[in-house]
Amino acid sequence: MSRIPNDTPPHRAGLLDRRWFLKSGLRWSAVAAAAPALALADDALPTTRSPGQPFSNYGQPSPQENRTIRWISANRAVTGNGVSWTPLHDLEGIITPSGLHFERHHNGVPQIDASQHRLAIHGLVKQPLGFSIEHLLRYPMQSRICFVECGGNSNSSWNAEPLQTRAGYLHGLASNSEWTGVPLKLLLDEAGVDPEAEWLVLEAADAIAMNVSLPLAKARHDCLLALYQNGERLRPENGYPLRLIVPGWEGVLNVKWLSRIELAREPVMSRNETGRYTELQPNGRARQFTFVMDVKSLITSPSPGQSLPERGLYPIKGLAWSGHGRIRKVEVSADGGKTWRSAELQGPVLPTSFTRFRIPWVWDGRPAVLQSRATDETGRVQPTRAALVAERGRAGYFHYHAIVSWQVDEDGELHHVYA
Ligand SMILES: Nc1nc2c(c(=O)[nH]1)N[C@H]1C(S)=C(S)[C@@H](COP(=O)(O)O)O[C@H]1N2
Ligand SMILES: [Mo]
Repeated sequence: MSRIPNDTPPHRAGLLDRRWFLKSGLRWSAVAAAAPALALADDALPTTRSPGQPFSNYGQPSPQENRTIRWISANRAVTGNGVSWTPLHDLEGIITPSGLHFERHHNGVPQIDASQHRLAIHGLVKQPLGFSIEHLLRYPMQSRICFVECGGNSNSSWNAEPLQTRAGYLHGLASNSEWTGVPLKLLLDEAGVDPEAEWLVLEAADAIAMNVSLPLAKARHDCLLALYQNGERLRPENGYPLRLIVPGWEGVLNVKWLSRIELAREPVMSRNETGRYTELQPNGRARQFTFVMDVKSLITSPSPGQSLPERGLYPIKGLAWSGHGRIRKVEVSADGGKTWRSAELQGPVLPTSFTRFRIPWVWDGRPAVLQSRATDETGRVQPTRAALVAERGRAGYFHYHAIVSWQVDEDGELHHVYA
């Protein structure tokens, strides 16, 4: 600690300018008490001299990391209806491991025999088509790294009091994967879409035959019929053997276990686009078909449930994403929004994908409020909570994307606050 000069120049509540940091000669090793001078004698370094474990057919995380798990909250009254949350606070980089991708099931995970599964395309088309999975696997494919986020993600933040739990269990109905599959446009072109068609009605093979409507223009633009997730075939809970990926749009459109696509003039007005995933505004009108997920960010570390053991230098890191395109900028504040400093965006910075940001911060041992504020390439800026609540009213439930605040106490503990 003594090595950090008190007059640290570009000082915004301890947030350090990256170029200044590099030039200052300040070293991470000099400011972390946890990095003592290392004894370099060979016998002082830990090694294993006994033979290792045998090979395995499918790798698992280290047993020492067994607390990095999804948190499950289910509506016990309705079997299989609920969610599991990605532990964003325990992860690094931008890819969510497949086994930790969040889940939203309306009626559990169907056990589908891939060899029996079919996809039908019909309705306002010249030639109705049917596909087996085997058939689809022979089509040209594309890969795309993008997030899936539930429209209900972060909805506890509409509550009057801030919920105290881990960052991922507040905001982790969002995950980011590399999805590989057949561009939907290709199959639509083969079926020959009637000029009168403007919507797709998507239907799944799960017990509730979940269905929802998607505008044709988006379907043609960038949607994927995904067969692979992070290089391997989809996980059952994420839609095996076939799901739709609708980059940047509300999770509910990313229909899992997809079995039917009907081309239509009008949306089908299903439960999931009328009774659910729409909401009443203060002016009495309802928001419906609010497809695009707005610009958003949060600090994943330090975050509630973690603590700072001592004063000193810490990396602040987090995730930002926007359904409108790429992230252009993430600013961080350590004084509850009075002053801001731009964080470094760690590449790759991809459209409709998680983007990792970082900034070094010197904690002086006093209470602090950490926040991040993202701006996307369309110029949209993440709002304050007060501004979002004023706009949407207390009946807000979906599409919460306001600035997130973590308070650091004098003892180094963190908790969730509204600032
Ligand atoms: N067939 C089917 N598709 C579905 C759902 C579902 O319950 N059944 N849930 C939807 C919702 S609301 C969301 S947010 C995403 C979640 O995808 P994931 O479980 O792979 O994270 O899937 C969507 N697709
Ligand atoms: Mo969702």
